[in-house]
Amino acid sequence: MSSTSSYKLKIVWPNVLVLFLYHYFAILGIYYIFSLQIKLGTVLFMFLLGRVAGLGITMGAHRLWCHKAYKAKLPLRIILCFLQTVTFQNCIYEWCRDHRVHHQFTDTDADPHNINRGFFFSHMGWLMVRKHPDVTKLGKTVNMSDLEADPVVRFQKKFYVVLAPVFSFVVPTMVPWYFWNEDLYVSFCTAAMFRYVVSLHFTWLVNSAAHIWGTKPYNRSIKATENKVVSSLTWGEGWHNYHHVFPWDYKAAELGTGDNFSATCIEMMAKIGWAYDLRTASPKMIQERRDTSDTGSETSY
Ligand code: ST9
Ligand code: ZN
Ligand code: ZN
Repeated sequence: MSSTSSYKLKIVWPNVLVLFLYHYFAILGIYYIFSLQIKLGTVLFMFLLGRVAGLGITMGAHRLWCHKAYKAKLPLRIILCFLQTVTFQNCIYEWCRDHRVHHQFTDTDADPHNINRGFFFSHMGWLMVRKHPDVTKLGKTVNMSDLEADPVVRFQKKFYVVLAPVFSFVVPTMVPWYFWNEDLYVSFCTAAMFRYVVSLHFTWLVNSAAHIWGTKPYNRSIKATENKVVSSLTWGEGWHNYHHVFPWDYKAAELGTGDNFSATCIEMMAKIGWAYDLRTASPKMIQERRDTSDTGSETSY
């Protein structure tokens, strides 16, 4: 619980209800999958959409827009913005604002999903309550001018309330129904709801599990950990102790290979010139950090 005595937890019941409904339909989706009432095309579509859209978070909202770990030409920014919209995890602006505040004020009341308030709060509980006043107060000190200057981010923010439900729920429901005659309700519960809920939990694990379980080779004074399981579910976003120390590294990890598909994709985009100015920590910097891992020296974001 919070350390600020005057703070009172305020539950936002509409959010609780909506999150409950997402899970209700996703569980029905699991039933349709395991009772084999789903068509193979829908399974493939659901899997591909979930995995590819995840890059909109990892390559896009996280490494490009939030941490400026590389720069991207307009076509790549448009593609990543579209994929991030499919994930329905708040618009890029709001996503990055919360995430920058998380990095700047990690493990304090001003951290939107402060791990000291427990697994459930940091995982999904924080989306069901009003934010701690410190989040909004100290959040105002975080510079967002780079995102305010990006027309792609501005466009998405302006029309997000329509774009997100259409591209995350309506289109994924219609595609299997229209192209291979999937039952409309099966399509909704699987390609829309099940895919969405799974991708939410994978993302939320970075805020919960990767702040609890794992090693801390780079900074032992913070809660963020190196978590291989989370990394394998999130295209390489589980190397979170490293990431909190070097948040501007496009690999978000010491090593960019193996399960770090986001880093591989950024490198591929760099080869065709759509990504450039990739930033990464040198082996010397990393070794120095390892040698002094008992002391806290975190870069804000
Ligand atoms: C979701 C997001 O799930 C998940 C993000 C996870 C991030 C993980 C990162 C890890 C790395 C990457 C991993 C990728 C893995 C991908 C794998 C994929 C396979 N600073 O928010 P409000 C101010 S979203 C500064 O309403 P309340 C501001 O003035 C899921 N100021 O606060 C704001 O007004 P405006 C779907 C801030 O009222 C005002 O306060 N969404 C900040 O307390 C009000 O803001 C949902 O379920 C700040 N940080 O409400 C719920 N924050 O915006 C969506 C606020 O006009 N959210 N202000 O400028 C909500 O309903 C509400 O935010 C609330 C809090 C009820 C949670
Ligand atoms: Zn973190
Ligand atoms: Zn980050």
